[in-house]
Amino acid sequence: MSEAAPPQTGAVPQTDPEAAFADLDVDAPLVGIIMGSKSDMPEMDKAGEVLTEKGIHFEVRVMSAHRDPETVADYCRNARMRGLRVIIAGAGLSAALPGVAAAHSDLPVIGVPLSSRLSAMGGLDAILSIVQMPPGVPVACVGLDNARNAGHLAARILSG
Ligand code: RP5
Repeated sequence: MSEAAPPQTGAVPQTDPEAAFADLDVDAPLVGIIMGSKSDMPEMDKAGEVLTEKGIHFEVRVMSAHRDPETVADYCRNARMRGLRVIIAGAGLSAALPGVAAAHSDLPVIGVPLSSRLSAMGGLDAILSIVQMPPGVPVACVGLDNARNAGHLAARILSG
């Protein structure tokens, strides 16, 4: 005859803390840096440099709101679920990328207006494209070609 199971004591099972946290990816990126073209990379790298200095993990992707609209939509819709907490989006000319990111995600979006060889009025085209968002779809905008400030602002958002 088999022994009866011991009575339940109501004690909370002890878990191994290391095992409990084994599934958490501490290196998962918190900031997504996206940009409309590879040609934006030299400036946008500076946002990453600031985040690196501050020990904040980030990822970098090139995707254009106009040339790769489905990619941008998918990336931004999945951003929060993937663990991202801030999106930094840089673009020049008719700089739709930050606004489109904010349309597809409720994460804070920081826009970086960039100048390029085709810029109108020295980059004012990109500034206005990023700043002039309709009510309810906010994008924070740093200065022209000032991706470093986007990195600093992302860090402040994450520390808040
Ligand atoms: C924008 O057009 C990009 O963000 C870039 O700043 C500008 C020029 O892009 P490329 O022609 O260099 O790819 O969409």
